[in-house]
Amino acid sequence: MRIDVISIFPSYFDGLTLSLLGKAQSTGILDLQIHDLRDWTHDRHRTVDDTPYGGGAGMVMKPEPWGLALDELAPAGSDSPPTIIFPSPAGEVFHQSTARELAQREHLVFGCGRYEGIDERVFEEAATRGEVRLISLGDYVLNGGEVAVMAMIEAIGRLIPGVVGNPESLVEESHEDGLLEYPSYTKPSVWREREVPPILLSGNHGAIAAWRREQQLERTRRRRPDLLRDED
Ligand code: ABV
Repeated sequence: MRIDVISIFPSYFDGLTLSLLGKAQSTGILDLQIHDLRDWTHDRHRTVDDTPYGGGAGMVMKPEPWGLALDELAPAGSDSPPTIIFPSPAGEVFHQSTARELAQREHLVFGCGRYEGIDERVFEEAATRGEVRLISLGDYVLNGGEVAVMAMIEAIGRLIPGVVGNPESLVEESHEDGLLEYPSYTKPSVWREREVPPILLSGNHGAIAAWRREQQLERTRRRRPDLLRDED
């Protein structure tokens, strides 16, 4: 998979070269390219924002650098158009199902907005270059899209075949079956007078599976009852 990120703070993404996703990059499973939006400016101050037409607080990201970035990373008329993602608190909510869907794509382009937003015409232009998705991590506001894009890349990247060593570990996680994860324990069997649930030491694999399922259901009922009603 190829992933391009456009940001005015490219060093935010240095951490993605570590651990799991760093390995995926060195083995060639993932080609992750971070770009500085200011590299597509032409003025002395590498200006990426301007005042909003109609007035109002804050600054708006200018369309021209974004247009040149799209020309390079998502050219018109490509026969393999990318999916172009803009993190936005006004977008659809990102779920594990979203990560699963996007992990199937050959090419993702993430555009990180800052300030009060990006000139609306950029989204229209982007829609001529691929499928545009506005995606929100949740109902809160960040200073910019960078942290949201890092979270999305981590969630998507670990679902690319070959990135996580043991694919079995993916199916047992929270959200993969619509329930929260069951509790885990390791040695010692007694720690600070706290015992591991005896069923886990019983060797009865059927009983253990049933207990874990009950724990998943109970936790989900208590912490996230919305998951038992919704379908996502
Ligand atoms: C993108 N807040 S996504 C740009 N939750 C600016 C703020 C912001 C995003 C999110």
